[in-house]
This record gives sequence, C-alpha cells and structure tokens, in this order.
Amino acid sequence: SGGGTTSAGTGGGGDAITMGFSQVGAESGWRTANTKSVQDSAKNAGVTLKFSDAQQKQENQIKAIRSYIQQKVDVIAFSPVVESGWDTVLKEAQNAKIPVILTDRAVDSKDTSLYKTFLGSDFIEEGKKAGQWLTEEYKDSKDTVNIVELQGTTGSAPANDRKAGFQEVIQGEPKFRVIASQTGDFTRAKGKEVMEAFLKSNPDIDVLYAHNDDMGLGAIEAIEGAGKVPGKDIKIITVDAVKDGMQALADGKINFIVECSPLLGPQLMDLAKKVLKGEQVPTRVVTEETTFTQEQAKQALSSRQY
Ligand code: GYE
Repeated sequence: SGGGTTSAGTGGGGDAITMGFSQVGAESGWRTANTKSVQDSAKNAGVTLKFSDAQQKQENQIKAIRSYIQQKVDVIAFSPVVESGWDTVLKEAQNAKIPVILTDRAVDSKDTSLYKTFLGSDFIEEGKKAGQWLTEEYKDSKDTVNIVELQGTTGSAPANDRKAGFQEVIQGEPKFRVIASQTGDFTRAKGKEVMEAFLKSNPDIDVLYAHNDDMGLGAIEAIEGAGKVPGKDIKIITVDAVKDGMQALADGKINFIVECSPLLGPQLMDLAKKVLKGEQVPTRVVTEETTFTQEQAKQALSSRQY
C-alpha cells in the first residue's frame, strides 16, 4: 500500500485512546449522573470520547455501535437498553477486532467472548434488599399486604432482575400480594401516569415498589393528587438513591431506598486501558452499594454527589 499517507485516522495520536460510548438515554436522574461520570472520567483519563444517546431505543444503539466500528474506534463501551438481541452487532465488533465493554446493564448473549467485561450493579441483589426491608417492616403483621410495582424499561436487565430478586424474597410469605405490576419506563412522567391508573383500580394499596427513584417521585405526585399521604398511607420503596430520591426519603415521603451507583466512569476508563494493553481483566466487576432508611438519608444527603 501507498507509503507516506497522512491519514486523519482516529488512532493517530500514539497512546491516546478513542472510546465509542452508546448511552441508553436521559430517562432518569441516575442516567444523567452516569453520563456525567463517563464524560468527566474520560477527560481525566485522557480518553477521547465519542458519545451518543439512544433515547431508550435498541435500534439507535445498534446504529451507534456500527458507526463506531466504521470509525475504527479503539474500544466500544455501552449500556444495553434491553438484554436480548445483541449477538449480530457484537459479532461485527469482534470481527473488526474492537473490544467491547458492557457498563451498567447486561446482555443475555450465550457467547461471552463477545465482550471483555461487564461493569455494573447486581440488580438481583438490589431487588432482594427491597424485599428484605419489606418483610422486616411487616414482620409482626398477619394482614394481607397489597403491593403495586412500577417496573423499569421492559426487557432491561434492571427491570428483569429487580423484579426477580424482590419476588424471590417475598414469595415465601403469602400475606404479600403483588396486585398490580406495570412498566413506567424508568421515567417520572410514566411513573405518575401508571400510579394514577393503579390508584383508580385498586382502592387498597399498602406498598409501592418502584424500580427507580424517578418513577417513585412521579408516583408520589399521583398519590398526593389522590388525597393520600406517601410514606404513610402507602409505603414506598425505590432503587437508585439520587438526590431527589434521597430528599423525598429524608422528608418521609419514601420509606426505603436501595442504592445503585451511577459513578461507573473511573472504573470504565481503567478497564478500557487494561483491555487495550492486553492485560487480563475480570469478566464481571460488581459495584459496591448500600441501602438508606429515612434517618440515614438525613445524615447522608449533604454529602451525596448526585
Ligand atoms: O436504576 C434507572 C435508570 O440501568 C441501573 O437505569 C440503571 C437504571 C437505573 O434509568 O434509574
């Protein structure tokens, strides 16, 4: 081939790494904090970031990944909106010899050689923690506990797993009844809308389990609109622990939050560098997280980063 070509190729700057990152969307406070974490840490790590927002649509993510392959980025990272349907595009990346790192959400591909590692939370564990708080809260009660559930985005790993983990813990006790369960797409608007419908068709709701803070916050508006007191008439459990959620917890409108950390950026940049150096990385990196009661939220609020 022709010598001396001065190509404007992306990998021209010696050690500099170019990462293509396909984000789920901007559906929640968690997501906003996650995007900021990825962008800030790319900057700090000297990684050139090509970023795209898929607006919660898988087809947009597939398009973005294909364009990163075409642009010959050094590494592709993405947070898959749903679990299924990734094999073809991941194969394309593999054939182009571009390593892929999953962040935040998992894929259900049988062929685990399609990605190098998966960095994110254990969503089953989060669902279990939500269930454990509930069983403890009602341990002295024999009455039926009517639960409604606001699920995350249909087919997403956190929706599937937060439901499954919760179910696993409460199913041993017949007094716990999930009387309605629907997706609220992880958004405040949809959480409010679906909760309004729940309240209309179920006069006797004791507990709301929302798969994220934002849907819980939307539901609080619906509950107040129906003349009920959130946190008292209807107890509320959510997941994430973003600022607005923590504030509502401290104010007594939410009863318990299971933390899910969006601050994945620094670890992601670290993993990308290692992968590109050919170093061994663990196939699964689990984020460390805690839970918050109302009292703990009051203590923690001022020091929360997101
Ligand atoms: O809990 C929710 C967001 O995938 C863990 O996505 C993430 C979830 C998070 O929209 O708020």
